[in-house]
Amino acid sequence: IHKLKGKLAEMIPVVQGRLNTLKKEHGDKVLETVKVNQVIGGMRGMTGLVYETSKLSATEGIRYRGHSLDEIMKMAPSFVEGGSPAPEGILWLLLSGEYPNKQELDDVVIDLKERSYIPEETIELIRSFPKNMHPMTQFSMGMLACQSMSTFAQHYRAGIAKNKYWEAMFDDCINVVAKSSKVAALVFNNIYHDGKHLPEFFDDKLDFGAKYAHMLGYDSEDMYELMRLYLVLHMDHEGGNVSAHANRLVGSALSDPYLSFSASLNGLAGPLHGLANQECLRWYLEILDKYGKHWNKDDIVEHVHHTFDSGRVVPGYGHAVLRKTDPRFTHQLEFGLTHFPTDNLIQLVNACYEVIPELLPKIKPSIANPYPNVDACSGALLMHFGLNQFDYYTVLFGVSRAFGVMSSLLWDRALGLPIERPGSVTVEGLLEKAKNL
Ligand code: CMX
Repeated sequence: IHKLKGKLAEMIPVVQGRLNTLKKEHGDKVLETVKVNQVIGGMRGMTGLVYETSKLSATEGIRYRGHSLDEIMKMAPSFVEGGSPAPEGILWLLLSGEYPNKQELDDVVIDLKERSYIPEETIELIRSFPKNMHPMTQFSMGMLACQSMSTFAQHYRAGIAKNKYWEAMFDDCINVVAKSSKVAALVFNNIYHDGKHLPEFFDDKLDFGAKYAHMLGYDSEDMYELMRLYLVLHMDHEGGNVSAHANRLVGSALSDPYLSFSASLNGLAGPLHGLANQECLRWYLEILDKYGKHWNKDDIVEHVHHTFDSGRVVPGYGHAVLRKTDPRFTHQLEFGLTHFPTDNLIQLVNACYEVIPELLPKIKPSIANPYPNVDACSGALLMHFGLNQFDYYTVLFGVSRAFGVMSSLLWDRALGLPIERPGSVTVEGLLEKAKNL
């Protein structure tokens, strides 16, 4: 991982130079106009952030450092030939824009393992959390409790120079990723297994994804592969989504990466963001409950109508930005159809995909995107392995998100991005301004 840091030390001045040119030569140009509705409507569609690690295309989905998920599935290094990309390799990609070679990948695997240490008092703290406290609350608090280990906070107190921020932050960012799965597994055991100790590491060669699955009690090759895929697909979704933006905002005050990541998790815990996946699984299970294992496509149509009639949305379908099937959905469905094609729930997900995109616009012509999003499949895959603790699903998402938001936070400091401080306006003030336009 020292090699990665060295690579970044070479890259950063180049990008800093570009940013300076941008500011000097184009800083006063008008980029776009802002509508009153955008000010009221959560700044939708308003370009307001520089974000290096990923960019969302309405038609192709997310690109990590310019690489589409389709390409990443084919080109990124993996532990199983032709299998899921290695999350450690995508961490390298998000930070540096390149895939690591075999030796570099192996180094990251070892490094993440070495950095995963959690102090005994933090383990005891997590064990003391009430069992009925939401897993995301426990996860966020557990990560926050690790904050006393922040090297950035120590260096800052010691008076580090501004151009050295990113170097001081590098260790924290990698450490947050490394520790996230262990804290997440401790939370799992605290809630669902009465605080039992994490399993011994029978195989210390396990990579990050396999080790996380192992700590949750799952030890098949298929589950290892699913975990790697899940981690890779949920890492990053450009800068404006709630978890990425919360991380950026808090970090812009020079709060250290533990503080920023905990804030990111608090945003991810909201039902309009990370919680949607469990809603989606519930919806599929309603169909199985109602029609049994021998459901057919007419049953799906009926249940979609019933969902609309009861004033609900069809979870897992639609998106604020995407206008095509989310490739994160496609790759998850492909995984299910390849590894367990006869699974009833996976067949149901597939049948819904054949029925719903045509049906939704007939029922609601104003729907901008009738295609499935990332949440339409993940729950069904986890259920196949018996991971049926729905409330825990967002924690998995959070572990994955650590890779993306920590990579972007490092770049925030590397580029010297300032504290965020957008202007605000009262309703009356906006009305006055608008009348005079
Ligand atoms: N089922 C029923 N109606 C839907 C719908 C769905 N899946 N998706 C959109 N609509 C409705 C909207 O509620 C809206 O109705 P009103 O005009 O009556 O308010 C209309 O269609 C137009 O909405 P839109 O412009 O297509 O979508 P938005 O950008 O407003 O909302 C989203 C996007 C994701 C909130 C919405 O599609 C939705 O609620 N989907 C279901 C929940 C879900 O899967 N969420 C996970 C999103 C994953 C992610 O963000 O990554």
